[in-house]
Amino acid sequence: MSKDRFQGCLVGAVVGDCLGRPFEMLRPTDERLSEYFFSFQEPNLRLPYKPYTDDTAMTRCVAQSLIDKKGFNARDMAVKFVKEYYTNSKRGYGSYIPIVFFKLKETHFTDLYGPAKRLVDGKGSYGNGGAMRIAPVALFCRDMDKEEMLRIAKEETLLTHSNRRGYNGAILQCLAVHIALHTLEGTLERRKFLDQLIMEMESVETCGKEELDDDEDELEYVKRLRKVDELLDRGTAVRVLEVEDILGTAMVAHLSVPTAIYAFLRVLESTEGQEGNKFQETIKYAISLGGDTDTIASMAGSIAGAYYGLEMIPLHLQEQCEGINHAITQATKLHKMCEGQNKMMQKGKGI
Ligand code: R7I
Ligand code: MG
Ligand code: MG
Repeated sequence: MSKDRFQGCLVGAVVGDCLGRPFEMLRPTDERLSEYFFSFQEPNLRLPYKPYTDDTAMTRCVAQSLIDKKGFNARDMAVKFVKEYYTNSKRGYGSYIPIVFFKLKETHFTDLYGPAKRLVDGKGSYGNGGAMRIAPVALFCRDMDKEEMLRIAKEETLLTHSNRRGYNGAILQCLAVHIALHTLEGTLERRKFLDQLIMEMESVETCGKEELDDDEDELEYVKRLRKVDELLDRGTAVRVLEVEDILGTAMVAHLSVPTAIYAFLRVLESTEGQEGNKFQETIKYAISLGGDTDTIASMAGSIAGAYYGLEMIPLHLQEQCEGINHAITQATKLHKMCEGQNKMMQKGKGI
């Protein structure tokens, strides 16, 4: 059963990325989106295959490195990112990140964290690239101490995003996937989910205050999670433009990770279209917000997939997307590794 949720998480991320990509920086109307999703059900219609973008390309590197090295290895991770980028640089990467890859390559990976640190006049990037690729860390660390998971999430993100908003966004996304994965299906409650995230982020954001940007709130993510809660109180009366205005839909971490969490929770709580598939509705709603649609749909998709499982992800959506089988294979390996670690721990305790 839990394997289904590991697979759901990585497949969910790919589906969000592939289906969200055509709408990047656009805001499709409800009619257009309904047509788009309806077209996938038409067996005789030949649709263009939906390629994945940098979100999936980098998520695959994170998963593969954790699998190959049986843990976090900064050098291997960095090598994989760079190799992937130079194999196919046309996956829609952000504007800063190629500079990091170039420097890492040029310096033969001797200074793993330096290139990211020197970006943006030494402030580092706060793009959402750390958050968009973090899901495999939450899976790999399923049974580890939360502190260890957060340490890995931060160190992995720092390879490219050294700005506090960038790595804390990745930490928040990692926690959201982690909690979704650990919550029994049918029992996830918005308040509990958000309370847990707020509690964790309060302790995360109290550290590293010396790295605050001038316009950054000390408890940036905690405040944004409270706004998510307030918006959810208003149910489906909240309009797309308000979400964009209050939470954001940009390709920076603080204006997209809380938005993805909102999309997941809004659909979870919604009683509209009860007969609909909650996973599909999550992706559809995330795309309807416009802006950074591939990434917001991918992050919402990985949380939703970790909660609902692969079985809930319609096949006709999976069939549209590049890289589904690869995601299933990686998720299966990560799951096997977790089960193995678990058995060893139990043996050690004499259980
Ligand atoms: O974060 P990153 O990997 O980009 C991910 C996004 C996702 O939406 C992908 O789907 C892809 O489209 O890009 O790459 P970065 O280059 O580090 O950051 C992405 C963008 O965030 C940059 O191009 C900037 O527009 C913006 N950004 C910043 N803007 C102002 N000040 C990142 N950091 C800053 C900043 O410090
Ligand atoms: Mg992308
Ligand atoms: Mg994007």
